[in-house]
Amino acid sequence: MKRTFAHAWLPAVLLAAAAMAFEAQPASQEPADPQPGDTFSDTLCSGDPGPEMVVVSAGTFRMGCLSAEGCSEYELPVREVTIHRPFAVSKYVVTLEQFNRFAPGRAFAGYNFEGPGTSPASGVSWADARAYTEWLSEETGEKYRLLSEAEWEYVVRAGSTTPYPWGEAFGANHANCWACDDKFEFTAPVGQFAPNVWGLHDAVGNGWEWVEDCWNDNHDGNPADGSARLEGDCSYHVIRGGSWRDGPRELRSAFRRPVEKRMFKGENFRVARELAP
Ligand SMILES: [Ca+2]
Ligand SMILES: [Ca+2]
Repeated sequence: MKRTFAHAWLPAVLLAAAAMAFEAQPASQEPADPQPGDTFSDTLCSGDPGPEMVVVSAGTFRMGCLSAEGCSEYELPVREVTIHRPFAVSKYVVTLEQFNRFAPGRAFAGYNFEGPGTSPASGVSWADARAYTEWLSEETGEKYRLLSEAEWEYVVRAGSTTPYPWGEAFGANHANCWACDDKFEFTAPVGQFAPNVWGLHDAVGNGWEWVEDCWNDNHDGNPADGSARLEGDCSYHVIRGGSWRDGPRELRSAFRRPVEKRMFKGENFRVARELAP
C-alpha cells in the first residue's frame, strides 16, 4: 500500500515542481541607463506589475516655506538639501488594488468607500505603509522604502519654488481639494489631475502621504543630504500634501503635519526605490 501511495503522489510533486519553474520570476525592469523621466515597473512573484516608478535626478533644492508671508513656523527655517543619487519614485500613491496584493482587506478606498481599485490605499498606518515597502522589496529583489520628508518635497516641488507645484496661485482644477470646484466630492481615484513636471500625479491633494521621518517642530537640524530625520518625537510621523478635505493652505508644497504613527484615517503613501549603483 505504501509503495502504491508513493507512486501516486510522486508524479504530482514533479508536476508541481515543473510548474513552479515556469512561474514568473520577480524581475527588475529598471532601464540599463536610467534617465530622469524614464518610467518602469518591477515584476512581482505573481507576474503582476509593481507600482509604476519614475526616475528622478540627483540635485539641490531649498526645503521649507519660500514665500515672504503665509509660512507656518513648522516650515522654517528654509534648508538647502542635496540629494546625491538619482532614485525612483512612484508616479501615484499606492492604490487599493496594489496594497491588497500585500494585505487584502486592510486598506479602504478613501472616503468613497466603494471606490475602484485605482483609489488610493487609505486607512494605512505608518507601520503598514512601511511593511508594504518591505514586502515589495522581497517580491522584487529591489530596495523599496518610504520617501524621506526631504525627498517628498524635492519630487513634489520638481524644481518649483512657488507655493504650489504648478505655480504661485492656487487656481482651479490642479488637485482634488475641499470646496474648490473640482468634480470630486471625496477621495478620487489616482491620476485624475495633470502631473507635475516630473510626472508625479496627485503630488498635493487627494490624500495626505506618509513619509519616513519622525515629527520635529521645524526644519532646524534636518539632514542636508535628504535622508530621513529619525530623531525627535518618533511616536508621530510626518504627513505631507494635504487632502480632498483641505484647502489652499494645506496643499502648499511646504505644508507639513504630525500624525500619531499608529493612527490610520485617510493617509496614503508613495514609494521610493533605489537604483542600481
Ligand atoms: Ca474635491
Ligand atoms: Ca497626495
